[in-house]
Amino acid sequence: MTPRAFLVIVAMAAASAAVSIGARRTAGVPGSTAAPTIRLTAVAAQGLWTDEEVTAANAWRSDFRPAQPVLRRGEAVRLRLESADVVHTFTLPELGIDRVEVYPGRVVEIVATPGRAGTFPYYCTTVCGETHFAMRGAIRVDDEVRASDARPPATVRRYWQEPPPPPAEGRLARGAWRFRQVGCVTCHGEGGRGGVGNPNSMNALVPELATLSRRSFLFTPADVESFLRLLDSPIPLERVQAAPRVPLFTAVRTQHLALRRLVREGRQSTRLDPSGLRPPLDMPAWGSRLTDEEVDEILSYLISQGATADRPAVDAHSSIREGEVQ
Ligand code: HEC
Ligand SMILES: [Cu+2]
Repeated sequence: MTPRAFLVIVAMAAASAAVSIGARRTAGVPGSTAAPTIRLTAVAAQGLWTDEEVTAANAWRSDFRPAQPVLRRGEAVRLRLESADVVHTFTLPELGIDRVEVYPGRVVEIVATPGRAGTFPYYCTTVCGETHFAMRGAIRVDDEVRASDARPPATVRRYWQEPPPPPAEGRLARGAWRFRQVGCVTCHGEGGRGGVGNPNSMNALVPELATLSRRSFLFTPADVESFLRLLDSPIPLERVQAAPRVPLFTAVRTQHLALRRLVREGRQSTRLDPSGLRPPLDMPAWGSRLTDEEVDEILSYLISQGATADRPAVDAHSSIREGEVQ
């Protein structure tokens, strides 16, 4: 995919001081000064980009409205990026905006012209705190912009604040909670069912994980159950030599150890089009944040999804409605 990018100006203006850092301009763009401005201010404490003005006087507020910009196809627009707190990185592949750093106290302005209509996600690609994976949104580009297009604000997705289930609910419930609480859900979708865009990656989507059981050679609910019981036992998987109740045990074990390693070490997404932008979402390395046991808890939950695929997904702790995570 060639980005239909019309990145015209990247100007960094010092908000207070007279230093201008890293200004990069393409001169002679007609009409760019007249471009309407869309404000996007990163608020890490709430895990969102807002279109409201954040100032020293109102920064304490906890109810900033998530921005839902609507742009018009073929019309230049000025994106005014700011941060209310820490360093963020703004990436909007559809407009060819690739990893623009946004420092607190400085304004970054980008003039761009959307080339086609659609809904296009933007991402923060610097790990900026526990709310990092919520720092996303989407711009909508229409052929026409009508007054009625202003959309109601989405529910704020405070995945990092969800309380753990009571211990009595067991390991799978804890895995389901952890999958959401650390942010896996923001990339792999509700219940690991996928659907999250990752432009210029293979399939243009983050892989779904709800079919992990099949990919781990566990084909029946009984296989799944036997393997989960094994994972729950005090004997480390590496040391288990044989498991008569788990068919293809050697393959299952090898696959599980590989998955565990992948989660621990992370993996960069591969570009579908080598000349295109880097996909905005990589698999993070969780090794310093999650213990092996916690990784197994999450993987166990995901594997158990396959076993219950025909029944409604177990999602007792959901505060995110279907389709809300993008
Ligand atoms: C920032 C987005 C993001 C987050 C958050 C994230 N992942 Fe991923 N994950 C990815 C991407 C992208 C890939 C595919 C990498 C590639 O191209 O190989 C991936 C791949 C995987 C895979 C391998 C899937 C396969 O089919 O090979 C597993 C398993 C996985 N992630 C588990 C997790 C778990 C568990 C968590 C939470 C602890 C998590 N991921 C959080 C983006 C993410
Ligand atoms: Cu971030």
